[in-house]
Amino acid sequence: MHGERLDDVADPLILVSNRGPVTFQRVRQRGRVAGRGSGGLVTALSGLLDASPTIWVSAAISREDRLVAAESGEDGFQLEGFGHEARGRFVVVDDAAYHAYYNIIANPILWFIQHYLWDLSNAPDIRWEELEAWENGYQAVNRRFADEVIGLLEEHPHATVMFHDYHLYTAPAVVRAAHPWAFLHHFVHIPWSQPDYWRVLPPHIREAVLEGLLANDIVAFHTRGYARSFMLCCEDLLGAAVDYRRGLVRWNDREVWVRAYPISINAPAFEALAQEPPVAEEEALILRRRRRQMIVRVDRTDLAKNVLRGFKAFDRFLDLYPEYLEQVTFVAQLPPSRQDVDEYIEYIEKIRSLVSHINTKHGNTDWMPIDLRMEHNMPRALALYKHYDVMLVNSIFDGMNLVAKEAPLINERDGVLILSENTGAHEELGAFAITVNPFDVEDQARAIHAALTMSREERVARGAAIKQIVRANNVAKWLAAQRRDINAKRVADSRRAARQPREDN
Ligand code: GDG
Repeated sequence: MHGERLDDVADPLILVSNRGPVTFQRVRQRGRVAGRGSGGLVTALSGLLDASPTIWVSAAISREDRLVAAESGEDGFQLEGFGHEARGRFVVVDDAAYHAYYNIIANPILWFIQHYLWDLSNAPDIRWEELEAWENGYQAVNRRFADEVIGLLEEHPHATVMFHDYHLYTAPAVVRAAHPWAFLHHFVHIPWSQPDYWRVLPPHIREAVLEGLLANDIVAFHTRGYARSFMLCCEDLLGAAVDYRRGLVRWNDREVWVRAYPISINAPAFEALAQEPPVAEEEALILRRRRRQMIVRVDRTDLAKNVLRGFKAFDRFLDLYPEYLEQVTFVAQLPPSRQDVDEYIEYIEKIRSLVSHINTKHGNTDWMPIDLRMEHNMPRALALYKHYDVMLVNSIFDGMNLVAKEAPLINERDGVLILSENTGAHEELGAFAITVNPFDVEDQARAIHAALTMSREERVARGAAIKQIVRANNVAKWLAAQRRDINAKRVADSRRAARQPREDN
């Protein structure tokens, strides 16, 4: 029966995310090697693994992951270096279903809707292929994840389950049907768009998304704005009863809490990472090439990051202020992303061609205005964070944007952050950044000039304020706030259950 355990510390935490904390490879002469996931998600969630025994359920990505899944069976495998009682479990899905789930539904369709990336007169077309990918890809893979969680809950009925992100919207409903009293929590790492934009999807799809999320006890976002948009969708698209002030949706005789917890970084660990030798090596290379000033951006080549308008703004800036020719270089590190999706392949081509146009227009044999590297290189990213004069984050929409927190934290040149008003980070840091509208290229060109000419005094004050906010809102605070609400919701539910007659049992 639910509601008897008010504190879940002794029970395992079941984390569920598409990508897990490790993926295995077979390397010649070394055998099986575990590579640690490098994304911000894994780093952010690692803190949870210190607090309680954890089982982390994720998709088997590599061939070796599948072998590990087959060999390890029911018990899963030990997650080395993540906390003494951390185990991993792989969900094995066939390639065609995974492709449909990941490359047809989650990454293009859901990501595009949640970042307002469609030009609706042109796209998307919801054809047989998409409908089929929804049923036999997204829904099928979500059911596979749900089955894994259902099995684990049979063993650990008091566990807290935390789902992460847009790949797993419909799994909670399947788990809820099997375990009506389970405690389910879902964190959405990306923005939530407003109801009309969701009407791009046929009713059965958008309703399954919302109903899947409403099967949780708590649905969590980075900002109050996203939480509000989600509640609007529940009201407008499902007809659910919503209490906006209390952050509460009533659905199927249950109360769902909708909350905002802005994610942050592990500031001390990040500062320590910035002092490592590989970063110093990259710094030396960067400093050898630097001109008087340096503008930096570090982003996955994602359409939501607004790379093209950033370069157009720099082009415009050089037109407006030719005295900066040869004085300032724009260093862009853009690790390629989602190269299984057509729009992302085209995006890389567009980036390369725009950069080559701008470099030809303004550059000379001695100076290349834009230094573009399309590579994964975290030590180099850290070196750039330390030495920028201007950091450009101009995302079209961005759930939080961790770069906007990491880079100012370790910057050593009193650099200025230019920040899109449509990032989650803007809620916390906007007052100390130069705010830009991501579509207004002219505004961004002027912002670059304002940043490069800002007095030292003002740069120091703004930089110090951002560092202080990032240190104070450490990721531990993000985790603690969620744990507090999980416990509070368990208490509230048990009181509610005690008040209700139990004829439904
Ligand atoms: C999603 C949401 C939300 C940079 N270069 C390399 C590299 N990085 C690191 C950065 C940063 C991370 O990758 C990127 O995080 P962001 O938050 O900026 O962006 P998304 O990847 O889109 O993340 C976002 C986040 O989830 C967390 O909830 O903030 O809004 O879109 O830590 O420093 N990492 C590696 N190689 C690099 O070259 N491995």
